Amino acid sequence: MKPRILVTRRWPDAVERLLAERFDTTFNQDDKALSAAELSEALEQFDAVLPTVSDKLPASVFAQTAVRTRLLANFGVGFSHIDIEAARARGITVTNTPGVLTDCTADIALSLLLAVARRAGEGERQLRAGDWKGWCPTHMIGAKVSGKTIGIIGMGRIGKATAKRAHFGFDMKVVFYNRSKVDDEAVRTMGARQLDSVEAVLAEADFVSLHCPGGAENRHLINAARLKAMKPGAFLINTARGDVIDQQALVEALESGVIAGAGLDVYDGEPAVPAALTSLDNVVLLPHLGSATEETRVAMGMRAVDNLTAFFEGRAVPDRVA
Ligand code: 8YV
Repeated sequence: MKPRILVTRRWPDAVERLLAERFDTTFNQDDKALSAAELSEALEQFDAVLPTVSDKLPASVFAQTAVRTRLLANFGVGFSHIDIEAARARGITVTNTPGVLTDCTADIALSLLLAVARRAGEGERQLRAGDWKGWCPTHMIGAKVSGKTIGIIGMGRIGKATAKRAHFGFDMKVVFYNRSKVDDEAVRTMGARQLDSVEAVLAEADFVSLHCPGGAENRHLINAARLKAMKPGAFLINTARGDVIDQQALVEALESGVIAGAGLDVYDGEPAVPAALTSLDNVVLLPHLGSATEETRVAMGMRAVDNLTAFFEGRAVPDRVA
C-alpha cells in the first residue's frame, strides 16, 4: 500500500503530479493555511505531512496520544515553525530543502538592499500617484551602494551567496559574524573578514543583512540596543525570519532616524504587518518572496519528494534536520 501523505498547501503542478503518482496523496485544494487542530488531526491520519512556513507546529500540536506520522518533509529551508524536540520525542523524522533556494533568496536580499538605498519603492509610489514633478538635482537622493561595507549575520549558504553578489557585483567590502569559524575558499576569495561579535559587525557595516535561523536561539537578536549600535545612515536587510528582529524597536529606530532604512521580506507574526511599518517611507516591504521563482519552487518540491521517497524506501533521507 502506498504511504498516505498530506500536502498542506498547493505546490507547483509538476511536483503535485509526481507526488500523486508515488503516494496516496491528499492535497489542500483551497490552499488555506491549516489550523492547529487540523494539523494535529493530520498527524493522526497521515504517514507523512508536508508542511511549510505557514503551518505552525508547536509542541501542543504533537500532544495527542496516537501519532501515525513518521515524517515531516518541510517545503523550505527554515524550519523554526516546527518544534523539533517535540517531533523527535514522537519519533518523527523532519527534513527540509536546503541549497535550492540559496541563489533566489540572495537575489531578494540584494533587491531589498538596492531598493531601500536608492529609494526605489518610494520613487515608484510617487510616480504612480502622479506626484513626480520632473527631474531636478535634489530629487529623492539616496545612498550609494557600490564600494560600501556589507555586514552579514549568519555566514551559511545564503549569507555567502549574498556577500558574493555584494562583493563581486558592487565592489563591497564584506565583514561577517558567524557562531562557528568560517574559513573556506568562498570567504577567502571575497576577502571577507569574520568578526568576533554581532556588535563588531554593526560598528563597521553600512548594510547589515540577516541570514541566521529564526526561532528561540535568535529571537530579537537585533534589538533596540543593537539598532543603536549600527552606524548612523546604515540600512538593515532581513530575508531570514521576522522574529530575529524586535519589530517594535525597528519601527522606533526607523521613525527616529537611528538607522536610515530597512528592507524586509519576513515579519514577526506574518502575514500581519503592522501599520507602523507600512506607513513608513524608509522601509521596503516584500511579502516573503525569497524563494518565489518558478525554478526554485519546483526544485524545493522535488527536494521534498526525494526526502519522502528515500524515507519510504528505507534509505537515509538526504536532508534530515531531526
Ligand atoms: C520559503 C523560506 O519559500 O525556505 C525558507 O525558509 O524562507 C522561504 O523562502 C518559505 O519559507 C516556504 O517554506
